[in-house]
Amino acid sequence: MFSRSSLVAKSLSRHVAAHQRRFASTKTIKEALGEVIPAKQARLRQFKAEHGQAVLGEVKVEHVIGGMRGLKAMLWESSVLDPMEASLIGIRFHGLTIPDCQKVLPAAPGGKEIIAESMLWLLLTGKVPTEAETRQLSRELAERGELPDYIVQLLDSLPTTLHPMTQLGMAVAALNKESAFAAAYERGIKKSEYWTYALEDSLNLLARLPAIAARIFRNVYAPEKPIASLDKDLDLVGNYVNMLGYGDNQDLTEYLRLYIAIHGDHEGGNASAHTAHLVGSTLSDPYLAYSAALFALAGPLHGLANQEVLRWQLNMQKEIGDNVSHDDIKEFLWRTLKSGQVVPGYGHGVLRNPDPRFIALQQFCETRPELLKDPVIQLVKKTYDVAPAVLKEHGKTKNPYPNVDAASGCVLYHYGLTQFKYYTVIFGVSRALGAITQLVWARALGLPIERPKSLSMDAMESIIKSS
Ligand code: CMX
Repeated sequence: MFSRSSLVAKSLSRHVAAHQRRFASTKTIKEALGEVIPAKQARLRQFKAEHGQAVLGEVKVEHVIGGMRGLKAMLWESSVLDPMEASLIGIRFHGLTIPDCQKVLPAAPGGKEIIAESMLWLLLTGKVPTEAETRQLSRELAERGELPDYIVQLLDSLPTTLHPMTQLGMAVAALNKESAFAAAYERGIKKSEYWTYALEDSLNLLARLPAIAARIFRNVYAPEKPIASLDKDLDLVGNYVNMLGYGDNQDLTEYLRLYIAIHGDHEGGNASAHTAHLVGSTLSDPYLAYSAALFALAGPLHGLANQEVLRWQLNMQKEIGDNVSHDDIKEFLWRTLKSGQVVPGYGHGVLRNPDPRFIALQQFCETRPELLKDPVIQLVKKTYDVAPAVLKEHGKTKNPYPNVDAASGCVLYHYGLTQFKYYTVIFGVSRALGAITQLVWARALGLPIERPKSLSMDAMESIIKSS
């Protein structure tokens, strides 16, 4: 076993080595970030001084008892949702819609889809990376991507019956043993240096997620199968798909590149992003903060919905058979609703239109005729034809349209990744992009520990009486 300081020193020296090998005259992500942080710090200071007491909205009783839905109470820069904007423009990453990103963000060599690295660069710096910056970040992540031995031992010791998300959260939490942030905090560092250590941990975390996630897959679903080594010339998702054992499937690789990039950040209020932010605000290191986020993601109303969608669609197919009509689907939807269950993959806490990420994944399918012929993908499409009307008639959900999870799993299923209990792990690899962006910026901006005020029913009643 290694001590925390020797592990930190090892990781820092690896990082320096990566710097030395960098593409001539290309900025590293740390340098690019270092350039934009001072201006944003100054802007926030000025904003707080000038408008600290300005009112942004009201707090109603329904916010307090309704999961704070719609309450404006968090600073989150990297992405913004517009509930009403149609289809693909309902989400913007630093102002760029998904189609904008598809136009301007560099893809992998030989690929077409956005990749995690170019999306991370945009989220962190607010700028579109050059091709060389993207490649440099890919290489830096690949250099950082090997798992420490104790993580491999931990993963290999877990029962294969433990849900893959539980395994992922445990391994990510255990990485805190070598946290640069925690070690530096213990030594005593200035607040102004926090972000550099948070970035160091965050990049190591992201870089190692594919190897952790692939080892979980191997242990649970493909025991004894060798795991491919990291290729320093491949992007993060290219390496992930290789390690999963599907590296020869270019279409799956491209699909996962797109899925992981566009699923990475979705404002700050969703349960996983918010959990990472809350836990990080206590100055827990990025590993602990993101591990907590993963356990929020593991709930069926949030990230686990992608496994639930597929289970639900396959049950439908099993019950009704291959020739499913729209009327059959309507009847199945009503049966689900009348039994008190939610229709997985439909509804959203913020969006009030079809999820832009759902549309982007549908478009991916539309460019590939073999996907359109797949019975499960056809079932998803047919369900989309009728579900909004059924949910409207049911009259409960504020958003009767599909969210991203309605489509994500069926494409994986088509490509042979049929182990749907694993799907949320892929979401977990993706969601790190937004969570680590916020963890680094929260430290750069000196955001405080979160501590909203809770109220008892008595307290609310007395506030209402006295007003
Ligand atoms: N099927 C049936 N009922 C639904 C529903 C659905 N798909 N979506 C919402 N409702 C119900 C809610 O359960 C709630 O019922 P109660 O009043 O009895 O509690 C009512 O409609 C109002 O809910 P809402 O305000 O429209 O939705 P919320 O903001 O409370 O919840 C979400 C949002 C996503 C949790 C919910 O739509 C849902 O459970 N969807 C199915 C699960 C799912 O697909 N989750 C993935 C979301 C994307 C992600 O986070 O990854």
